[in-house]
Amino acid sequence: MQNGKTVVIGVIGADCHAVGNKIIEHALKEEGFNVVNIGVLSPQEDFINAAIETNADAILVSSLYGHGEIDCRGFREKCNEAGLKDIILYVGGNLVVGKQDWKEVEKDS
Ligand code: B12
Repeated sequence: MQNGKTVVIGVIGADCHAVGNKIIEHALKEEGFNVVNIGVLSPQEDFINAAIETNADAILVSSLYGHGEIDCRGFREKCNEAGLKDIILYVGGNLVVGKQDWKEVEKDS
C-alpha cells in the first residue's frame, strides 16, 4: 500500500558503503514510500536534482566513511536556493570519525 510520500535516499560524497542504503530502501518501500535511490558516491547536487524532479517530501542522506559532516556542509542552504525550502532533510550513518558529544550535535542541528 502506497502512502503517497516520495523520499530521495543516497550515500553522499566519495562514500561507497552500499548495504545500509539498500536496507533503508527496502524498509521505506515496505512502509509504502515511493523511494528514489540515487545510490552511492552522490554529490549534494544529485540529491537536490532528484528531489526537484520527483517533487520529493524528504531527502535522507547516508554517510558511513567518516566525512559526513564535511560532505553535508551547506546542504540546507543549497536546498533553499534550489527552491526546496523547508524540505525534510535527515542525515544518518557514521557521520564523523570517532565520537562527538551529543550536546554539541544537538546545539548545531
Ligand atoms: C562493509 C564495510 C566496508 C566495505 C563497503 C562495501 C560496500 N560497497 O558496501 C569496504 C571494504 C569497501 C569499506 C571501505 C571503507 N570503509 Co568501511 N566499513 C564496512 C563495515 C564493516 C560495514 C558497513 C555495513 O555494511 N554495515 C551494515 C549496514 C546495514 O549498516 P550501516 O551501513 O551502518 O547503515 C545503517 C545505519 O547506519 C543507518 N543509516 C545509514 N544511513 C542512514 C541515513 C539516515 C537518514 C538514517 C536515519 C539512518 C541511516 O541505517 C542503516 C540500516 O540499518 C563498517 C563497520 C560496521 N560494522 O558498520 C565499516 C566502516 C563504515 N568503514 C569505515 C572506513 C573508515 C572505511 C574506509 C575509509 C577505509 C579505508 N581507509 O579505506 C573505506 C571507505 C571507502 C569509501 N570510499 O567509501 C569506518 C568508518 C569510520 C567512521 N565513520 O568513523 C567503519 C565504521 C569501520 C570502522 N569501525 O572503522 N568499508
